[in-house]
Amino acid sequence: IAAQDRKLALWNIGVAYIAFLIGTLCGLLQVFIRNDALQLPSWLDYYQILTAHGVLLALIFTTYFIFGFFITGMSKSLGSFGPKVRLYSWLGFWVTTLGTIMATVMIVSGEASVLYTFYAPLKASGWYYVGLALFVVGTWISSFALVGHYLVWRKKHKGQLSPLFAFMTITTIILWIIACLGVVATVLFQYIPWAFGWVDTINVELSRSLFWYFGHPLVYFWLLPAYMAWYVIVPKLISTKVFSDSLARLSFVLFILFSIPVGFHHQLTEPGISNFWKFLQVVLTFMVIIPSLMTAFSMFATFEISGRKKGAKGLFGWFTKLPWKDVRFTSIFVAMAFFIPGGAGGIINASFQLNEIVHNTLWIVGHFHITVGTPVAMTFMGLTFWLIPYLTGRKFSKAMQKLGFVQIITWTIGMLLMSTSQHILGLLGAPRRTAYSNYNNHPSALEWFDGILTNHVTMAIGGSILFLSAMILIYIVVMSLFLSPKAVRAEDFVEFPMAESDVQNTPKFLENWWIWIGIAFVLIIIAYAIPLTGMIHHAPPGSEGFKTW
Ligand code: HAS
Repeated sequence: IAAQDRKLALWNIGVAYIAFLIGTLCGLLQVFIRNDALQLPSWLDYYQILTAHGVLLALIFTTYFIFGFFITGMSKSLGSFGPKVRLYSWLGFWVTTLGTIMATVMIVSGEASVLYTFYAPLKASGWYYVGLALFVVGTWISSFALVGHYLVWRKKHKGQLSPLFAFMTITTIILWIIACLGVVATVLFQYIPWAFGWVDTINVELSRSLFWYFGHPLVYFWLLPAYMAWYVIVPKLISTKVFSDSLARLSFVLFILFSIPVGFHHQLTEPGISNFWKFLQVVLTFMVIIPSLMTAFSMFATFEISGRKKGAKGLFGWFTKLPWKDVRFTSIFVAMAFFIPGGAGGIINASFQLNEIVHNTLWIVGHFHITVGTPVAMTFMGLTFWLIPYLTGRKFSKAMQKLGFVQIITWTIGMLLMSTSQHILGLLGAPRRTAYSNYNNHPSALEWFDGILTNHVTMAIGGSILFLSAMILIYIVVMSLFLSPKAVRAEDFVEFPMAESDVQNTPKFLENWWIWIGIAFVLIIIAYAIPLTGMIHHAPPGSEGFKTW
């Protein structure tokens, strides 16, 4: 791809890894504080570090990495960017970065210890919300730049389906833009006026609902780029094609439809929403599981086809034919394997009654470490191994490949230890988002932490192994960015592994975006219009019910 597009992608990936470095350090501090092994200086507290950890890893690292990946793949599959697309992509990058810096400064200075789910009644400095708003606007500018690039391509290729990578990028961007409408509304019209003191009260239930309207599809904004790697990159790494182009496109389109009208499954214990609407959104949540099951089916089919081509026999013979020595593949395979319990945990969370047991416990923390923290993060790691060398034109040596294995093995062990103990502790009742010192008033609560897997030492060992793994990754990133020798011989150049996808049998309507955006809005209106109107009507800002906040 063109040198200017490489630069754009590299800046995005560079910021992603700066956030990753600081975010993982905060994670390490956290497990030690919980273990009571660390006393923080007076200007730092548990919630400040917890907020930095969540925001830097879950929001900043992911978003920048995703845009770096999109820019590279869109330039590769649709051709180099034109000057306008490039200009808007840079503008988007800088606005996002300005927002990131503002929000991070507020967190570090202790003015925004409101956690990454920053909803009311917790309140931060108004500048934190301004930073978040800029962050979202910046991503929209970058998104529209990519959409513009796609539209130019479509104009030139009338009647053709776009390459799978581009189709999936546009799906993810549509999902992101519709999802952000909720958070933009609440930040602009509720949080900013409230935090700057222009109004005295905030409608808490409405703000939480608008937050979760955004918060749930946010997790698919992280997941879909990982799925893109599974659908488009993995088949190439195992020497085969995409299993079914239409299945892949349909599963992505289903995410546009079902990932948004489901936010109430994060609010099943909140009293301000009637059971009918909660139940409706629980049913829609079960619909959004379907495209993930389709993805699992498609992956197994891809592995089997590749294995059979290489002579595999029997039901599971294909397993032995996978390229286990290729760290780009193995990391993603392990990431997928983690999503089996990760997804099952999600189904448990979404089950109305079972949610009563796990909500607001450490179980949820375990859940998201084996969804975003491993399937997504480890897929991004698997991409990093070739993406940065591809963009810088540097070598990815055998020694680095070995180091890559050490990195993913340590990440796997660390996550297994940490997330298993978090799940078990959660079932025993240990709350999330609670500083360890708060338990001291309730000595019997400490009995939770007496088990072999459930003691805080296990969690701290897991956390330390993870930090070690993160530092190895940072070393690989720095080497690939600046220090590894430049590739000279043709065989030293790292390629972008993009698999072929047959479109002959793919129905054209799958790329008619208006159908999907239209149905998505109908579902959103069905799921949200009446309950949100009720929240506004029954508890307007300033009413008695909300003065207490
Ligand atoms: Fe979740 C809470 C429900 C998926 C992230 N989730 C969270 C939070 C985060 C998060 C961050 O209904 C916490 C938010 C907070 O701070 O309060 N989640 C679900 C459901 C799914 C789901 C139904 N979550 C995700 C993904 C995330 C993520 C993906 C990040 C990327 N989640 C919930 C609910 C809550 C929740 C409730 C609120 C709980 C509460 O009370 O607070 C589904 O999308 C999951 C479907 C997935 C599957 C798995 C398919 C498996 C595949 C792998 C195939 C493997 C292969 C490898 C091929 C059904 C595709 C083979 C290998 C071998 C070794 C055999």
